[in-house]
Amino acid sequence: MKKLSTLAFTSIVALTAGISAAQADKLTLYCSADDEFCQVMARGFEAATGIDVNMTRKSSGETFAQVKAESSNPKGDVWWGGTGDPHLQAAEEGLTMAYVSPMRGELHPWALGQAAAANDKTIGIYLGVLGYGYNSDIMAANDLPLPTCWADLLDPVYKGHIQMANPNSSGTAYTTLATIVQIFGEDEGFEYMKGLHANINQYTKSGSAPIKAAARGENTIGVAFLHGVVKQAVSGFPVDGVAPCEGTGYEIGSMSIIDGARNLDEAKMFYDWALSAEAQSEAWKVNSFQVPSNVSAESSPLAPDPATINLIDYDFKLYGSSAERKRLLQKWDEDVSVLPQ
Ligand code: S7P
Repeated sequence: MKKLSTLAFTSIVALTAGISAAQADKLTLYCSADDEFCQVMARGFEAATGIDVNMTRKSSGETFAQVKAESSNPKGDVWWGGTGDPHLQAAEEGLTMAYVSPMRGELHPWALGQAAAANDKTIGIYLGVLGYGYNSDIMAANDLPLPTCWADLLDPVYKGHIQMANPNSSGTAYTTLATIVQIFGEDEGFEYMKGLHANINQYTKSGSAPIKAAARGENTIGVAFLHGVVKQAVSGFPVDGVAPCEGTGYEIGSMSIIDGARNLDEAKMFYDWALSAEAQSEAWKVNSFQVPSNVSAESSPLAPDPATINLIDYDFKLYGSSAERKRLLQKWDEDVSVLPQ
């Protein structure tokens, strides 16, 4: 039955793309989610279609930079995963192309909103809520108070105990910067980032590294997506997640077809397949607990429920715009990252 539905799906998609599955052969996929999730998508598409996938995993900001650097001679076909803001910036800069998938009718409104914000040059594939997590054993061993708000992280008792990623390379960290600016306003928000900087032990390249380090006892508090904290907890590590009391931001993880894709038919096939309930239902089986964008996709009861969390009205259009993202990153580089710790 499963084989039949996969076959039927493949034929429909192949017809839509104007090719037969037999002609299709390869796809170059740039992936910005966790490696396990990227592997599930690459191998799942190969199994469903017989098309070979050459997948490279890099953080969101890094992938954006790569797509931009390659724009005169594109090497990738699809950019799947990672936070939505750099996908929106890529759309605005003409690095990705418009595509209206026949799978759209199966998606949550927030996934379609992402497409609308980019003139169909990107689309939402999952939603994840930002927050932070801590290693409860290390907190107890150091007699540290348990934080519940963003503001709590400025307490000097946490000096050297907090890790976040660099917002230039990491979509998670850029979402953090944009969230703090939206909650506190720009001036107070940058004062917040300076105060946080004083407590940071390391800026990592990847957004998931700080909570992974906390899980393994190499760090105490990691700024992270809450689904990333759950991933460590279900793996048996002593971590707890915090949805900050002031409210918090979120990501609409996105997917885009790269402008000038060499394997455009295969790229469209992947795009349609990646929006299916069948493909998205695989995520939680590798402990990826984001909310899937297909309304019929299965998700885990352990996944953080955005409806129970105080979410800000994140302005994706503004914070995903090329000028704003460049401006905020430059300001963070010049005003925050250079300060002594
Ligand atoms: O797959 C987990 C996840 O948290 O990773 C993505 C993240 O942006 C990639 O890491 P960077 O912060 O290093 O860019 C998220 O989109 C996704 O939910």
